[in-house]
Amino acid sequence: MPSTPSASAGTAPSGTATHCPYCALQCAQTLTPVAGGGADGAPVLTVEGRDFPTNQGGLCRKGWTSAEVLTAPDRLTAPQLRGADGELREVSWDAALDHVATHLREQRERRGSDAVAVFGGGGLTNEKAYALGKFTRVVLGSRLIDYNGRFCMSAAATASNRSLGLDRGLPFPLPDLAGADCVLLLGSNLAATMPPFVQHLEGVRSRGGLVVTDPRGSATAALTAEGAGVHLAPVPGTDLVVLLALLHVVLAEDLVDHEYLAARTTGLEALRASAAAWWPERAEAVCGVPARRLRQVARMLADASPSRGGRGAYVLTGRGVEQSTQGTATVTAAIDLALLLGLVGRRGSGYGPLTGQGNGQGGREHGLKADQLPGYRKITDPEDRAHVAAVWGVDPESLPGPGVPAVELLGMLGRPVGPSALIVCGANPVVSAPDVSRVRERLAALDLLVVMDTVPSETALLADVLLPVTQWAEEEGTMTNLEGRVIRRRRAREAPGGARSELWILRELAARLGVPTGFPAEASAVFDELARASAGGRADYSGLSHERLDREGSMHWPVPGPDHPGTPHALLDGFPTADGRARLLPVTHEDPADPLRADAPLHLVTGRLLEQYQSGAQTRRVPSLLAARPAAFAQMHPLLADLLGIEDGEEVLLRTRSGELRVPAEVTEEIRPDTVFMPFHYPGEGSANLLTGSATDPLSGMPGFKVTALEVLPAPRPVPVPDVVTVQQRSIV
Ligand SMILES: Nc1nc2c(c(=O)[nH]1)N[C@H]1C(S)=C(S)[C@@H](COP(=O)(O)OP(=O)(O)OC[C@H]3O[C@@H](n4cnc5c(=O)[nH]c(N)nc54)[C@H](O)[C@@H]3O)O[C@H]1N2
Ligand SMILES: Nc1nc2c(c(=O)[nH]1)N[C@H]1C(S)=C(S)[C@@H](COP(=O)(O)OP(=O)(O)OC[C@H]3O[C@@H](n4cnc5c(=O)[nH]c(N)nc54)[C@H](O)[C@@H]3O)O[C@H]1N2
Ligand code: SF4
Ligand SMILES: [Mo]
Repeated sequence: MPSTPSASAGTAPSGTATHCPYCALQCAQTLTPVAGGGADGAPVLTVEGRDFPTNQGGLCRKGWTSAEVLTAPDRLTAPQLRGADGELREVSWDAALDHVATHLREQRERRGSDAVAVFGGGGLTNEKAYALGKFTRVVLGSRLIDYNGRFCMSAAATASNRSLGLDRGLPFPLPDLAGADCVLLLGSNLAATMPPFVQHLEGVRSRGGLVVTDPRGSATAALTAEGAGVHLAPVPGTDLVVLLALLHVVLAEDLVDHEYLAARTTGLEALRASAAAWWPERAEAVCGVPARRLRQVARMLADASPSRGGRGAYVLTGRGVEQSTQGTATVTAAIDLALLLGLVGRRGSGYGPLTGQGNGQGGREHGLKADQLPGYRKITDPEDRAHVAAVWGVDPESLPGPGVPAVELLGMLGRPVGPSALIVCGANPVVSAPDVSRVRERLAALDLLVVMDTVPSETALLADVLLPVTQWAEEEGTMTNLEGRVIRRRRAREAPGGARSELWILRELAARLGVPTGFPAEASAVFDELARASAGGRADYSGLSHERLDREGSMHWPVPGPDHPGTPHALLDGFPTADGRARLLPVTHEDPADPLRADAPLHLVTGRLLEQYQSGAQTRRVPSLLAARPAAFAQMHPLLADLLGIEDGEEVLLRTRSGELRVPAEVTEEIRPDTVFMPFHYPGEGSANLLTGSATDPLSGMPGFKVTALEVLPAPRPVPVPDVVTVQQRSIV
């Protein structure tokens, strides 16, 4: 069934019906022009929440203020080129594009097609993502493309593909959660990161069934208070042990769904062997969660599951457990648990990861990920290559092979065997990639850095060529939200000055590089081609068009034909694996890549604040959000603060293998005493990613953002220099 047409009608009674620019919840909004808006940075549009299944009219603070980013005082409105004196200067579009094309051609002639790399973003529309992937493979002929979604969804995607044969975020619509008796939320702080989501948890809270794992007493953990559920606060990086204990209890107490396992899965015996050694008392010694709590949660989930007469249960994962060097293994264990209880591919129960970026899902489906072609096709599969090559009108042999994951790609830049030119589109890796000192070093070693952005982000400021682009309320397109629901993004105003869509920029560059056709600048035309390229693929959009989405409302993929109603519930009829069964896979807990040491005895975890988004490039430009959360800080427990002799607000020095920085302490009881939390939204001295390391999960390439060994010291108080000088001068006199 498609969603109700009214949910995404083309125009609301007044204003333009679209969706928020930020996270994967993609809350529905109505934008209305403000008479006389835009002067001195005043909003040009008012924002109202609009009824839609995911947000039911609600928005968070970022959504309410989103129109202010459009008129940021330093909004980019003309291309800029770095001159011989090192300064960026405004130039004409022709001059900027000619410069880029000449230099890209030169690098490729000198060093081969992998001389140019591309780094995309999960905030780009499906159309922009598709065009950027096609441009990289067809025009540049480079295999080196990846995107910031690698930092976000790669562990969940890898695990879901291995176990279930499908990576669609949630394979069910969000409102389904309301009916569950138990929801296990592993490492997600959705009350801060997707506030309107909380309404979908009211049902389960009213039945006392919400379970949250987080080493902090986060806003989401607080939702379990007063009988609404259970908060488990494991040692950072040990959720896999929590899950192994839950698997152990479910198996040992025979709480599994035998009928489901026999009909729909393989691999039970190997899984049983891997969970056998993790009885709750042993797990407690590693993860710090009391054994009785582990037993309680395993039984809550089992009692909620359909085979035992419950209303239903869900297992959901967030970045807290995925951004680890054992991220894929942890998600695999979460899926194993859901499978043992017979929850996956069944109405009213399920497993899913909570996608982060607005179009993190669509970005990889349509070509931003190193190993994927549009329609979630594999770049290594001959049939997949042939299909996409035919749509692109090129020889399949001419398509490059798979590239490398983002962290590896960033590490190769400017090296003798690595790319010498990079195009960044929709990402700010100077703030958000792990070990940013190294990233800066690599960017500086490039011959050419081209950045397309709407504002002078920290990465944009390092560019040799800076191209101003249209965003969100200035463009037509589609996004694919956390439930695999394809929605329409609509233009509500003209872009300022010389800002242009990436679709136009890529067309102009392609023409200058000898490919005059195949890059339409109209989003609906790009979508139609994307739909054809995806036909028969896993993420099949072939039954969709802008026109159909406008007429019928949003739809969940796959939509394999113009009469197909979409697929709100995936996996009901079987798993898209070779034998149609889901795979129970054994898992092994390993110590983190950066274990605690005598000189680094604490856990650094990083994450988000409600008022800031990602690298902050957008939200730090909204005055009210900046005022609410102006700078970085280190959250720590009073016990740790006392040990350091620190008061709330005093500076501390944080040091890891990668680097060090000074920030004020925020002292709170809502965190484990062995753990320090830092938000990653800030640049420069306050950048949490000065401290994170570049080790990655071997299966997915996901960095270990959430687990770094840390030393904390009271920051040495600055010596009062001027006084000393005065005293010396006096004594000289
Ligand atoms: N306000 C805001 N909202 C956002 C974003 C934003 O930047 N700001 N970004 C969007 C994006 S792209 C994403 S990916 C999502 C992310 O959404 P979330 O996954 O909810 O966000 P995080 O804050 O990264 O991590 C969630 C929690 O994981 C906890 N955590 C850290 N280490 C561990 C651990 O070892 N185990 C467990 N169980 N928990 C741990 C942290 O304490 C934190 O509270 O948010 C989206 N929404
Ligand atoms: N320590 C630590 N680091 C992390 C994380 C963590 O939890 N801890 N989380 C990671 C996660 S989950 C994510 S998703 C990444 C996010 O990593 P980033 O790449 O930093 O994400 P954003 O800040 O959203 O950057 C998007 C950029 O695109 C620009 N932009 C907006 N719209 C458009 C458009 O239409 N076109 C173009 N060309 N540009 C546009 C914005 O202005 C902004 O500069 O960070 C990761 N980094
Ligand atoms: S929850 Fe996400 S999509 Fe909704 S208003 Fe906030 S940032 Fe926008
Ligand atoms: Mo993310």
